[in-house]
Amino acid sequence: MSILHCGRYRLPLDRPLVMGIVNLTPDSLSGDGTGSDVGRAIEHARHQLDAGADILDIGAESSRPGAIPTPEAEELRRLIPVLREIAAWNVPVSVDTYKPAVMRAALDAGAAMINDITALGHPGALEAVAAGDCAVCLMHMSGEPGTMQQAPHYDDVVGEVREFLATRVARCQAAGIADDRLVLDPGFGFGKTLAHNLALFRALTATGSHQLPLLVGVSRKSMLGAITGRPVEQRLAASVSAALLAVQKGAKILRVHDVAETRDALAVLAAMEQGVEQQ
Ligand code: YH5
Repeated sequence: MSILHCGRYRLPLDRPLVMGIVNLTPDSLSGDGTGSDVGRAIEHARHQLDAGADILDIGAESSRPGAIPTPEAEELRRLIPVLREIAAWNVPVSVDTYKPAVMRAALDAGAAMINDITALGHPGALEAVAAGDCAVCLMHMSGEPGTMQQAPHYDDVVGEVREFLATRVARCQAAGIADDRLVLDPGFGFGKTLAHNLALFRALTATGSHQLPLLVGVSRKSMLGAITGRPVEQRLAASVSAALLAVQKGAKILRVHDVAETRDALAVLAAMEQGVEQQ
């Protein structure tokens, strides 16, 4: 069984982990944006923890399609006060950022994991992570959030995503980041059409061929809207279904908005696979 080295935490990966999203952006389309109100953000983080989150993922910059970059000072202003508070709880906190200065400040404030949609692609990011003992999620994205959905193109989406992640893993290894700190993510919705997302989902097992744990983030995303025809506030059933299918395809960490519902689905899967008496 592998164990994720995540700052001062050691997370066994023998059962899927639930990463609860805590959104600090004022414009969250997913309906639970907590704005700049520190109290409400902390309340939402507490809600995610009480619902059974194994990890909290806090992000202060929107990366949904069309989003405009947030200035570094604004990202820090939203993030650090909330992070300081929730890092003091006994739960590993991941910070969703691609800016090296934000990574350093977050690690100082107690973050146990860096979740980077650019897979440590910005100058200084690799060094910021290598200097500590946090875990890092390396995600694939084609283009940038502002324009990534305009005309996504791949000759072989699965091969190209796998190749990209392999290159980033090699860079991490060369920088001295141990394998037990790495998590990979094909980046559903990040510069991908529905067909690309579905091809990646079907091939999830192959994307994880590096033997490293896979994180999947499909919660409430547009691909589920395209499949079901439902707006973002009606994608709970689709999100839970997709999360469960991802686990059956080998995902080890699920990044979700709806923690309690995802946990219930995982409990059903575990019981039906191995029997409740063994849980
Ligand atoms: C991810 O997949 N995603 S932010 C649009 C939505 C709903 C949700 C239209 N950060 C990922 O969650 N980090 C984000 O409704 C992520 N993997 C990792 N590692 C986008 C998001 C969302 C966008």
